[in-house]
This record gives sequence, C-alpha cells and structure tokens, in this order.
Amino acid sequence: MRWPWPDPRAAALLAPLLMTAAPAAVARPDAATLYSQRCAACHGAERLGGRGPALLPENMGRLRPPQAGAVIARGRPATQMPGFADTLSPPEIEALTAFIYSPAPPDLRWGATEIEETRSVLVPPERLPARPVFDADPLNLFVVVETGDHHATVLDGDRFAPIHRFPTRPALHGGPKFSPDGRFVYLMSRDGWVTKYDLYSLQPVAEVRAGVNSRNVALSSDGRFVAVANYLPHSLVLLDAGDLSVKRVVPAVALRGGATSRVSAVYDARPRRSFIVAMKDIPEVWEVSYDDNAPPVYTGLVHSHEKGMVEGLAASAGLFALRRIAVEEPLDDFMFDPPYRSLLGSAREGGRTVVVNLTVGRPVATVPLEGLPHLGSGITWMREGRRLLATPHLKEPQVSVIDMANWGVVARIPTDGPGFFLRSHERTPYAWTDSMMGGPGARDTIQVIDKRSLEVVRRLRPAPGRTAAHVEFTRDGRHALVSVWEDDGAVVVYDAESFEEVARLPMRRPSGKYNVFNKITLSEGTSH
Ligand code: DHE
Repeated sequence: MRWPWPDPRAAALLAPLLMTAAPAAVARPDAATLYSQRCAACHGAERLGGRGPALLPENMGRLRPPQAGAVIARGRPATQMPGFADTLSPPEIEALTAFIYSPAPPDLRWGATEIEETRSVLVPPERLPARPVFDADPLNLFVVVETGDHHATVLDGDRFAPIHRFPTRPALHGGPKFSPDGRFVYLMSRDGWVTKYDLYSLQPVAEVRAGVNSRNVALSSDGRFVAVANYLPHSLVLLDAGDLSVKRVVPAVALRGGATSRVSAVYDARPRRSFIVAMKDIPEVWEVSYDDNAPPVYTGLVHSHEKGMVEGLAASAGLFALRRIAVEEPLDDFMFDPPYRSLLGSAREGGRTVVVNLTVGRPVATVPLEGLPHLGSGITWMREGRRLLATPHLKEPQVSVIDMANWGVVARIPTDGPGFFLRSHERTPYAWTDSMMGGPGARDTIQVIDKRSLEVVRRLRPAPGRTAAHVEFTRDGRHALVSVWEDDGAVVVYDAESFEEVARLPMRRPSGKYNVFNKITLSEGTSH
C-alpha cells in the first residue's frame, strides 16, 4: 500500500515477456550498467531516489519483484515512469528487477552533511501572514492525507468543506504532527522527506530529507525539535522545528556489542519532555531528553537480570541526554498511559506485550494479548473509576480491553474481522473501529463500541463492498469522519450520536485524517 504501483495483477502482463526465452548463448545482462543508463537519472546513482522514488528493498514496501518487473516493463500510469518493454529484453528487465532488490550499499552515508544538502527553506518566517488566509476555525481543521494521488486536503471541520488541496511527497506514512499552537504541520514520506507546512497561509515553508527510508516523526511538546526515526540508515535524526536544520544525528547502536538497529518509531512524551524511541533490532528502548535542564541520567542504564541490579555506565545531562532502557527482546509498536509512566510494546517474535515502567526504567509486567495487537492504535478512557486501554488486533477479529491498574484483560470484544485503527473522543461514549484486515465481507464495516457496556452497539457500512477505515472526531466530538479507503474513495461524516450520515466528500484513498485541536490537546481517544 505504500506506492501507487499498478494493480498486482499487472505482474501477469510481464509473464509472457519473461517467458519469451532468450537465446541460450546470450551473456547475462549487466544490471549495474543498465541501471546507470536507464534508471539513475531519476532514481539516483546509488538508488537513493531523486525525481523518482528510492529503489532499495526497504523502500519497496509490499511491492514484490514480479510487480516491480511489470512496472519496469509497462511503466506506471499517471507518473513520469515510462515502460521499457520496447527497449529492454525480458532478461534485462529481470536483471534490473533483481538489482533493485539487492541490499543498499554497505557504505551508505546519510549524515548531517547529506541531510543539510537537501534542505530548503521555501518561505522565511517574516513573509508569513499573522492570521489564516481563510475564514474557518484554525483549530478545527483536519489534514486529510490522500495516498491515492499523493495529496493532502485541508478540511474545515465545521462546514465539512475542503479549504485547500496540495501535492505531497509520495507515500506519506504515520500521523502528521502539529506545532503546539496548531499552525504548522509536519508531514513525512517513507523516502525520508520531512515537509513543514503552514496551515495559515496554506503553503509548504521548509523541507529536508532526513533519511533514506524513514518510519515516522515526532514533534517535541515545546515545538522546538522534530525527531525522525529511520530504517535507512540506522539513525535517529533531531531537527530544528523552525527551519528543519540538523541538530543531531544519533546512530542507533547498541550499548553492548556495537550492533546497529533500525529505528521503528519515535514518540513525544510530553510530561517527560523527552522522545521515546523504539528499536527494531536491539533489546533497548531509548529516551532522549529535550529538556535543557534535564537532570543527569546514566547513558548506559542497564537492568541486569542476572545480578538483579542496575548498572550506571556514564552520566549525561541536559539537552539530548540519552537514557537506555534494557528489555529482554526488541519491542515495537508502542502505546503509553496518559502520564507517560508506562509504555506497552509488542515483542513480535515472542508474541508478547510487555509493560515497561519508564520511571524505574525496566519491564514490570506482561499482558496476555495474542493475535498481533496494534498498540499504536490503542486508546484509553475511565470506566467506573478505572482506566481502561483498548486495542484492535491485526490478526484476530476482536478488540481487547485491559485494566491499566493490574494489566488484566477485562473484555475481548468480538468484531467482524481483524482491525487496524480504533478511535474515540472524551465527549463521546463510543469508540469506533474497523475490520480492514479482514475478508471482503468484513472490510467495509465500522463497528461502534459502547465504552460503558464494552459491546458493539452499531455497525456502519459507508460504502458496501469497499474498505472502510480510520476514524477521527471533530474537536467537539460531535462528528466522526470515516475513510472509504479506496482510490476513488471518500471521507464520510457521521453524527457521532445518531450515526446518521451528514456529508460525503470524494477523496483519493484518504489514508488518515488528523484534527488540529484533538492532536495538540492530546485528546483521549486519538493518536498523538
Ligand atoms: Fe503504519 C502510523 C508502523 C503499515 C498507515 N504506523 C504508524 C505508526 C507506526 C506505524 C509506528 C505510528 C507513527 C506515528 O503516527 O507517528 N505501519 C507501521 C508498520 O510497522 C507497518 C505494519 C508496516 C510498514 O510497512 O511500516 C505499517 N501503516 C501501514 C500500512 O500498510 C498503512 C495501513 C498504509 C500506509 O500508508 O502505509 C499504514 N500508519 C498508517 C497510518 C498511520 C500509521 C494512516 C497514522 C495513524 C494515526 O491516525 O495516527
């Protein structure tokens, strides 16, 4: 779903070409030369991208080699990617396909110098207007990311009318992040581009490529820094949120043994004035302070299970002080309790969910959640004096509800299929979830769960037979916006109490929508 490649069935188009046997004595095509002749101008000499996307295995997403071969042969509609079937033989196309799936160069460098070279300030702050150039509540705007044709729409959340639509870098991923006053939004593409966009004047103001393959961004709660999590290279990049200049590139290296790691994601922990960093390949969770006066922490805080003690290696303090929390196995897909004292992470290999107490810096509990809980979509709320946490599962047709006081399972709410997103708002008694990971009979259904009875009380089908997913509420919680997640899709607005449809706005695969007010106030039922 990352790139708008043609339908996977396009691979079938290539099959006859590949089956046209080349003469037996023909030499093997020289893929590197072919690449530099045919591809490098757009995709970069090192395959790091340029006018076209990066062509490295990490950047291919779910595109498998047969489909990539079909793209090389036939081109990609609605883009500048031409087809090469007339000029390259099937073995040459096959060799090129293998070449772009070969690992990234081992000496790949994307440090401060390379990042800085890509940076541009498009509009200096003094040229920005003091007030919005439109007549709408700037805090009740939605930014809708449309991955169908790589655009974003700025939507008036009172009138449900688009204000502006603008092109984005291809394949945005993760939630856009807003400055504390809600004026600027930071968008990130899987190719590592970070764009700062001014919602008052409706224009991009700065851009930089912080990674070659990136996961997500977080904005510090004081609005000073943008943190970027990278798969390629293995690094966490800290940018100045004003002009996107590089403040620090932190290589993701394990404390012991020197192994490097992909950085899965980075999160802002507002009450702690720090970023929490998930590591894909090493058993550590990092906390990077953005407090100028952060007290000393041990740069190598390690919980030793054998010795039952904590070893302090070297102390650092202040801005960007790094604290490492040792866990038994790499943890992914985080969620937090509201005060950011507890972190829940999934240990993908062991199928376990681990609770890490961030105050003492070590794992304190495990939660019985099988079937790949999607903690990143988890929400919490108070019920009968207890804080509950709920999460959908990517592989089980249910929403699990956990008591955060004792980490026990309170309920497993059956749904029509495995889901991806779950949303609510402090002013509604309902939580809305999808079944988009389910079969054709389930994918089109949004289920409304009563947060009091913990039961599904309503099923909505915004477009029967078409995938429905990702809900976000208006700032007052009175309306819920649902995506029809198709290329010719829509955002459908529902009254959150009567469940009546209020508006339907055509959109190109609206993958997510983000309400300014709910994000900057850390609304209880949404992602942060
Ligand atoms: Fe996402 C958020 C990880 C695949 C759409 N996704 C996130 C976040 C993480 C994450 C860590 C939270 C970051 C944030 O918002 O700051 N996503 C992953 C994966 O590991 C996974 C499973 C595999 C991968 O390819 O990276 C994955 N994600 C997908 C998709 O296939 C989705 C459905 C389509 C797409 O665009 O790639 C997808 N992810 C999203 C969306 C959000 C997201 C729309 C923001 C949700 C929100 O409302 O905040």
